Amino acid sequence: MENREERLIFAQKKKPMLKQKISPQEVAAVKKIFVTCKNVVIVCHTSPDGDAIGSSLGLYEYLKRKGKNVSVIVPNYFPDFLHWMKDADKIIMFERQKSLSYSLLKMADLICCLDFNDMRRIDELGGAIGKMRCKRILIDHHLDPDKSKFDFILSRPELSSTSELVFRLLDAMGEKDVLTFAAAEDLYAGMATDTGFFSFNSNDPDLFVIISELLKKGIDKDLINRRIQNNYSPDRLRLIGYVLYEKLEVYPELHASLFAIRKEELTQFHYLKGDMEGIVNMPLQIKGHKLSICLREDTEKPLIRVSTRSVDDFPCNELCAQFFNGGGHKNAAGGTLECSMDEAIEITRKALEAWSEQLKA
Ligand SMILES: [Mn+2]
Repeated sequence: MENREERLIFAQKKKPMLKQKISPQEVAAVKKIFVTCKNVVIVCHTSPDGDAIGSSLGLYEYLKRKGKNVSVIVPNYFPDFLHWMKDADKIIMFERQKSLSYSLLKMADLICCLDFNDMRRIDELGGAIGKMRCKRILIDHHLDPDKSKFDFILSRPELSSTSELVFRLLDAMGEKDVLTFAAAEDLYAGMATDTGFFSFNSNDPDLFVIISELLKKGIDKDLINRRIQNNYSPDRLRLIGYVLYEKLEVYPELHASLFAIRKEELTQFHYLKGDMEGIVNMPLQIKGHKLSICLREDTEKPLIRVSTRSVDDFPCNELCAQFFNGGGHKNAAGGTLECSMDEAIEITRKALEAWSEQLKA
């Protein structure tokens, strides 16, 4: 016979409920905003990634089902490996469709800003949104949102992704069942890409309860993983080979590495936007490695793009704020430098030197 304590534990286990991370007041505020709006524009950050597009299209699906007129506007190009998502072809690219974007923004009574925390992160589109008179809300998981620009902010930096936050919001609103199959696919893709397919930032057990809910909607996560991960050209694979064989500078005593890739080298591999995606993670496969830095010369503007990745407690965001005019998350951050590649490499070596105590430990 089981004792009372065992029965209790069993009873608790049978209750599949997410810990509530969104307060009743916040739920009520969002509900009120969603009920009263009619024309909604959803925007996400520049150079959108899987989480930006996934959370935007996930929320778009939901609001459409609630009978709203919804559009998604992104600042610029988003990668080909996300184009399989339902209605990805309806996404409006601000850079190329400015007059359409402005007319939708002018008509909107609600603008939902997803997966960024500051209007400056979305360049000219941010300026356009700043001028609109309608309500603006932010749903995001980046640190320190700019509070002055929004009527309502739902910010949860501790969460894996904005897609997770969108799911939690709908769950807290009691609207989980309204989620469509396509929305489930979108939100899964966002959570998967922001956690490196659940290899970092993903120890919250709730995350897997959410995935389980999405799987119940019928999504094929293996297929989604393949659509995202196995979508590259032979050139991209050869570029990876080149970077790792020819370009990687390893500092064994610092448990760190850096590689710098110039425009001419990218051209040699018929570079397309997105081809460098994720390569910065690879040096972290070296035993004991703590930090990986990638410097890439932009193919359009005269600047160097910096990406950094770390493990455990090494703060990439602080490193990037200090040396690369940037910021981000603790284990993944970036920035830009307006200088030559040689100067950028010098700055990076100084940054490594400055952080050598933490890196050596
Ligand atoms: Mn994100």
